[in-house]
Amino acid sequence: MRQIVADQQLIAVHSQAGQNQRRVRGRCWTALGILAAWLLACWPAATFAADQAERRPNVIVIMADDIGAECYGCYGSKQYRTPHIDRMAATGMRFTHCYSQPLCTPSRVKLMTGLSNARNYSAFSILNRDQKTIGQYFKEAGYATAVAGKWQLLGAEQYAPRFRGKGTWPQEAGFDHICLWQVDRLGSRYWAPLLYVDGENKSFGPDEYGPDICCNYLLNFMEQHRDRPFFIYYPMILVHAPFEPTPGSASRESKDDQQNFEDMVAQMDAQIGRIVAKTEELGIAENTLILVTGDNGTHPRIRSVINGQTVRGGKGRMTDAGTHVALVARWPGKIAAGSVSDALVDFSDFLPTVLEAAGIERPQHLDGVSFLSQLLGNPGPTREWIYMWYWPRPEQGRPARMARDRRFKLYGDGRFYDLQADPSEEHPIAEPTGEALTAHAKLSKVLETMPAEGATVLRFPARPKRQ
Ligand SMILES: [Ca+2]
Repeated sequence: MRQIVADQQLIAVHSQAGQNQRRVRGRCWTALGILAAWLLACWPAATFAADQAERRPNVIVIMADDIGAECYGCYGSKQYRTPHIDRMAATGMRFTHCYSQPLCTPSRVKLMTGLSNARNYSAFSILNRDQKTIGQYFKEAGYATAVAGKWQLLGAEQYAPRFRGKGTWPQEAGFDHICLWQVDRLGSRYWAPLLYVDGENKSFGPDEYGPDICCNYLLNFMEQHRDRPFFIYYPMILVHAPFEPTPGSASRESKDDQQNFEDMVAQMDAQIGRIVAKTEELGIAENTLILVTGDNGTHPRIRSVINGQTVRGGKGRMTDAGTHVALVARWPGKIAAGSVSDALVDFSDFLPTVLEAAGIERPQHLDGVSFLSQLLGNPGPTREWIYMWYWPRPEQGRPARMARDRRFKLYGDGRFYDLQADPSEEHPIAEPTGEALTAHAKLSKVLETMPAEGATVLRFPARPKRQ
C-alpha cells in the first residue's frame, strides 16, 4: 500500500505542475499500468513463494533392521505378511536393485552421510562426530527433526573402552526429538525395553514393547508437527534377533525362531502401515515422501522361500543375500502408483535424494547420486555401478571391496561373477567374454578410481566446534 500511495502522490505532483493534460493523462495511465503490473506480478509471486516455502515436503526415511528383499510380499514372497508395504508399492514405486552394506553400522554411516565407508568409517557402532549427517541438513534447513528406533552409533556401554562414547549422540546428529534403543546404555530392545527418550534413559514395564513405543512416539511427533515441514528418520528396532514373540503373536511363550521372525516382519509392516495411515489422517500424505528400506540382509538362521527357491539369510556377507534390500517409495501425486524401477540404488544415494526432494542444497563432496528423477518419472542421472568398501571391525582382518552393476560383480581380489546366472557366487568367471568382458572393464576402472584403503579406520575425530 505504501508503494501505491507514493505513486498517487507522484501523479498528483505532476498534475499540480500544470503540464499538458494529455501528457499527464498518459503518465497517469502509465503509472496505473505499472501499478497493475506490480499487483498482478509481484504480489502473486510473493504469495506463491510463501506457499512453496510452506509446502516443503515432509520426508520420512524408514529402515528396518536385518531384512533382505526376499521377506516382502511385493518382492514375491508368499511366506511373509507385509500388506501395508505391499500397498505402499501398489500406490508408489518399488525398486528392484537397491543395495545396502552387509551390516548395521556400515549401512547407517553410509546412509546418514552419503559417503562410501572408505571415506569416513572408523569402527563398529561408531558414527564419527565430525561428519555432517542427514539430520543436520534438515535441521539447518528449518525442519523439525525426529529419530526413533535403534541408534548404536555412539559406542554404548557394552563395547571395549577404546570405542565407548567415541561416536555421535543423536542430538549431535541434528535430531531434536529422540526415542532410541542403545544410545549409551544397552538393555532390552523388545519387551521391558530400556530406551533413550529425549535425553534420558527410561525403563519400561514387562508388557511394554520397545518397537511400539518408538512408533507411537513418531505418530505423536507427526501430530504435533503437522503444520510445519518435518523430517523423520526411523531406523526400526524390528526385525533383528533375538527372535521373540510380538504383541501380535499367538503365544508370548513361543521359542520358534522362524515363526517369531515371521511375526516380527508382520509387526514391522503394521508399524509402517500406521505411519502411512497417519499421513492420510493428518491430510499431509500428498506432501510427504516416505522411503522404506532395510539396513542389510536377513539373519543367517532364517530361511525364506521365494520364487520356489529357499534363501538363507546373508547378513554380514557381500552377496545379494547380504545386501539386496527392499526400497519402496510413496508420495501420492508425485510418484506414479504401481511403478517399478530397475535403477541401481546405493546406500549413499538416500541423502542426496531426500535433500533434492526438500529443495535443500546438495553438498558437492558426496558419493551418492540422487534417485529423485526416478521417483518422479523424469529424465535424470542414473548409476552405472555401485562401489562397496566393507570392513566392519577394522581391529581385525582386512577390508573387502567390490564394484557391481545390475548383473556383474567384481571383487578387489579379482573374483568376478555373473549374478544373473550365479546369484550365490559359487562359480567365478575366469575368462570373461562379450557382455561380461565389457562389464569387467567398466568395474575394473571403478576399483582403480575409488579408494582401496579406509581414510579414518580406528581414528575418532574430535567433535567440531559449532556455533
Ligand atoms: Ca542390521
